[in-house]
Amino acid sequence: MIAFVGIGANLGDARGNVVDALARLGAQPGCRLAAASRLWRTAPVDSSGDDYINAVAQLDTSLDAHALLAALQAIELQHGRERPYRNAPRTLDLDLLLYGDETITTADLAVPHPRMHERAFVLAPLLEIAPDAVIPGLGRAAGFLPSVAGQAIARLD
Ligand code: A4P
Ligand code: MG
Repeated sequence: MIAFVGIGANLGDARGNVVDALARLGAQPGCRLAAASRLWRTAPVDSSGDDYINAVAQLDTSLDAHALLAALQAIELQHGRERPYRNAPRTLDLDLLLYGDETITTADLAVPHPRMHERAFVLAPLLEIAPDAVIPGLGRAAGFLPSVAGQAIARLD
């Protein structure tokens, strides 16, 4: 299965945390890192603190969606992620954006990620590695770019 994972950090060594997360994703049993976007510096959306560093990874995985979510949460914990309140600044946030063309709605997992189409920090790195990505139920991810054009993001080299 092809899965896309959104990576975000805005506490501590945010850039280092994102780079390390990419390596850890590729090292998960049952996962291969098929592609990684560049790093993007993005202004916080519905959140506070420093600018975020964001990226998107494409995984080739034999894990089912819930097992993949558990793997993402284990990596977050390895980075000392704390959850004092919703959308708090974070050392590392890993979101399962897309899992093949599946739509999943369970108590602990919503795929596609319900807010991904409203966020330039997700769409820009996703489209870098998957220009034809489709968000199940919504259509082509590229179609949402114009509506997020006002959000400040910049690609790092
Ligand atoms: N959960 C449900 N669906 C998913 C999914 N598809 N992927 C559940 C991952 N988790 C999912 O997540 C809370 C619960 O969501 C999890 O226990 C899981 O069972 P969390 O990571 O603890 O909480 P959170 O990060 O505060 O919420 P969430 O939903 O990740 O927040 P958002 O909406 O993703 O926003 N601004 C910039 N510039 N860059 C960012 O990366 N990130 C956020 C987080 C806000 N603003 C940002 C950025
Ligand atoms: Mg999250």
